[in-house]
Amino acid sequence: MHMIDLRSDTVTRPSSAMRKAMLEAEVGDDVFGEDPTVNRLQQVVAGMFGKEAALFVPSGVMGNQVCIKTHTRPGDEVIVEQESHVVIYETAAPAVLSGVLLRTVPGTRGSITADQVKKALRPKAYYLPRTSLVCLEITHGRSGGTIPQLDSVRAIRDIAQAEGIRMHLDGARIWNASVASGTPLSDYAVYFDSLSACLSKGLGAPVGSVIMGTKDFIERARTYRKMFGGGMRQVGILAAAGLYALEHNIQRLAEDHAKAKFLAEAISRLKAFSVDLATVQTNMVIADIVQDNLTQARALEMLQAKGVLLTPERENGIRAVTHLDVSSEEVQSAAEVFDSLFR
Ligand code: TLP
Repeated sequence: MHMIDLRSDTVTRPSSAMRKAMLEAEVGDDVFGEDPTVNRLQQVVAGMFGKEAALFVPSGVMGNQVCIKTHTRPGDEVIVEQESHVVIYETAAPAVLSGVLLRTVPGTRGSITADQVKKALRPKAYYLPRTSLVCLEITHGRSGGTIPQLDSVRAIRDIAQAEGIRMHLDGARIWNASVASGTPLSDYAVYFDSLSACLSKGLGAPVGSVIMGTKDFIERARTYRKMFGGGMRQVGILAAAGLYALEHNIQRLAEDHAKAKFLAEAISRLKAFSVDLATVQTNMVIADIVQDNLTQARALEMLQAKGVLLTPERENGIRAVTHLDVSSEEVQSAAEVFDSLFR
């Protein structure tokens, strides 16, 4: 059976054209800084976001963790929205690798306010943890791929700046936010001391993320990338996929957003689910199950038996993510499967 895989935008496979670019990539030893394709990728990404420097890392998790490590000292505290990827899906890495506490704050549709940040700040005293970092996530995954208002980001940055606290962005899907809102990448990046952006999600590259910041920050981050095992050698083969993705796969994200909207509207018409359509801003749909006798596992099983793959999300929800390897027709078929099973 042909499966319509909506589990994540991470399931995409490199296209033939992307593979050709990988095949033809000029490479060198990147631990010596000698891979021309990696160097070009880093330069291009830094330019797109208006940052001084960038560094290629193997994954989104490593991107976040290297940045947290570079910004903090053991015993520090990091303010972060409570449903963030860093909190839920990164295996407590901030505690293990950086020795920091996460001070979690509940968001609304993924956004926290400047007031919440202000209240979460520790006063400066030797017997308290030192707040040294605020970490935001755009788009916010557990809220369904939502985009915060720039005004609220600016207000948080103003408080952080006044207190000498750094700002990091988990921008795994910042590309989706930029395309959906029409806000240039650099208009987001300006509020953050560091950010991490993934090439291996909606952009369709097989591997890789890029972190950005000042030259000094990236030089320090390079040490931690090595420490965490992310110093790679002829990795231009992967950087070439990233460069290809940047050139060909950003603007087309709008198609993924349209597909998500279509699917969300179709699911929202079914009594078994509740979809907050206001959260469907990019390429994700989270549908909460509201039918008494229907469990998350059962809903996923029924869909899978009909060739549609989703993931469990939140307490009793399911998640669909649209991407470049599912066509509009396939999304339409997925909507028909939902209708046939749950009408
Ligand atoms: N997210 C994955 C899962 O881990 C949930 C997905 O399918 O959405 N930041 C954010 C906001 C992410 O959504 C992810 C991956 C990461 C970081 C980590 O990226 P990788 O998996 O490349 O380490």
